Amino acid sequence: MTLIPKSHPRLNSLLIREKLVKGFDDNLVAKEGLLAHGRGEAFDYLIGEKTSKSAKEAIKAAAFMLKNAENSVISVNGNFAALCPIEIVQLAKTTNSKIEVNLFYSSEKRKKAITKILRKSGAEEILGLNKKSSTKLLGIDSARRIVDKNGIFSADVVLVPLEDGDRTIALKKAKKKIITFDLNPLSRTAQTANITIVDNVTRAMKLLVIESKKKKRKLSKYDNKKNLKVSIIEIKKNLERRANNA
Ligand code: PTJ
Repeated sequence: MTLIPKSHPRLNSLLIREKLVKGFDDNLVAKEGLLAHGRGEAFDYLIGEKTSKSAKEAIKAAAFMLKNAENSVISVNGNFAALCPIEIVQLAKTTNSKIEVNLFYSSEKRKKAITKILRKSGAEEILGLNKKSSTKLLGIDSARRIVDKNGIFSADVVLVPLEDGDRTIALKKAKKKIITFDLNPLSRTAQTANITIVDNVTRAMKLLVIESKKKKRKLSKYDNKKNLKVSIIEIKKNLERRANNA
């Protein structure tokens, strides 16, 4: 690990980057995952590297949706496993969700490494490894079409973080409700999901775990399209403020 001075103005962002690089060295993260992270960093910079009001609204809605689901599944890819393995397990426990490893750039080596870190973080059952219980989702060309019959295939709610647009669209067509984390509010996934949390997954997962531990009252109406528009206005205001102070 590189020594980053504690006084660095973007310390958190650099620490997250180090986690990703370590995840790559440990075979969790795909090469392309590093590029995806770079794109995320750029958006996080625009957001101001803190959780916005609109993201907090989306987090409340996501906790409510997960807690009220019949069969919710947390889909895990390389970046997600490298950045928040402990929170993945905590969220699965508090919302009674299943964990399924589902990769775009799939390989047995990466699946094994991801499973290992999830188990080390306390996960018991991990789906997506057993070929006997796997099946195919229609409308997806990548390895992500291979899903577990008892997991993503039969889920009513799926949490798909740092996602490519095709799978989100296919999962929506399969009548599933989709929750996503995406720092880019304009991505196809962000625009297609039922609930988009426009925040760094490292901050948002911690808040989602806390929110899902709270006793649930009925949630006031949540509109994802409206919330995404608010998140874009928040970015614009943040940029204007910084430009005025420059
Ligand atoms: O592990 P695999 O094989 O399943 O591959 C996973 C990646 C991430 C490579 C794959 O899903 C992919 O290519 O994703 P995309 O299409 O690059 O989309 C990733 C989205 O996540 C982009 O819109 C990024 O802005 C966003 N993003 C990146 N890092 C973060 C993030 N959003 C929230 N928190 C982050 N830390």
